[in-house]
Amino acid sequence: MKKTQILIYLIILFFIIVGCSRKDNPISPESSITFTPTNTSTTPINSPTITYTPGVINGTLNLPASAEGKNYYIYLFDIFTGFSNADASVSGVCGSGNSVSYSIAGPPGSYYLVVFIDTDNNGVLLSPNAGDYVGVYGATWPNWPANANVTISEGSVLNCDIDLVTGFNNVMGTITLYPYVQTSNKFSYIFIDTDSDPSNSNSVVNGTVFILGGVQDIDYSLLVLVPGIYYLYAIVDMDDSGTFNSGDQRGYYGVCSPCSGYNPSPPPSPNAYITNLSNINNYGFNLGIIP
Ligand SMILES: [Ca+2]
Ligand SMILES: [Ca+2]
Ligand SMILES: [Ca+2]
Repeated sequence: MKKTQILIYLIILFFIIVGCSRKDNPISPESSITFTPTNTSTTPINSPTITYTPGVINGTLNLPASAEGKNYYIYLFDIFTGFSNADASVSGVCGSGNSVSYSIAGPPGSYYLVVFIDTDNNGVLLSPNAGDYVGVYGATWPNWPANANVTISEGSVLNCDIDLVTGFNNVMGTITLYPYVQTSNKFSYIFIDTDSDPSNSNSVVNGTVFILGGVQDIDYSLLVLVPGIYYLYAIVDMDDSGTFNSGDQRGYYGVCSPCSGYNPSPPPSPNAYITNLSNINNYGFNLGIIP
């Protein structure tokens, strides 16, 4: 009889314990969801391949005079950071006559379409100089279109004729050399640039002036084809090293105004406003010694 009672107690105790343990550990909803992870940790997800059919622009360049045998350069860009950074470009050789047929392909987008012809064959860093023929679609240079006026869509074919004119220098000024060193028979390199660094490829224009002995002021003049707000600076290679280093002279337009010092440092932001190309912008500045 006692054995039977003990057995009953044990059975009751068993059910109490099982009941309690169920109450204390309810099944969380999450544990009932089967989650099968995809195998992304070891296999890289392929980025979708963007493919598009470029649009094509065909047209005629109307020249002020024949430029037979001279090179033409055509660029598409939305934001201008130097000709070498254009969104698309094409070059070719002008045939006879006053008109040249061209074709350029580009990705979908809205662009400026700019051209110049290197009539004096100097080819300096692929930027034009006074006397080269220049043009922009939708305006007669030095006028400039109000916005990026060439819109390419996938596979589109546009016709854009461009009237070119003879370019002229629209930026000029006097550079004052550092007065406390002898500067003779040196080259001064002048840059109009979208940043303050001459060693990268986004100069808009660069020019060279040879400095004879006994002068402290040198005059420069440059043609800016594309309007913008730029850095304007000059460097004199004092040690003829071909690189710009400590001891060379350097100066930026607008570092101090009115400027009586000789400061080789760049301004914090571009400050040469060359936004109206028909203006003759006169920008003088001083050079200091690169420390
Ligand atoms: Ca030229
Ligand atoms: Ca630069
Ligand atoms: Ca040097």
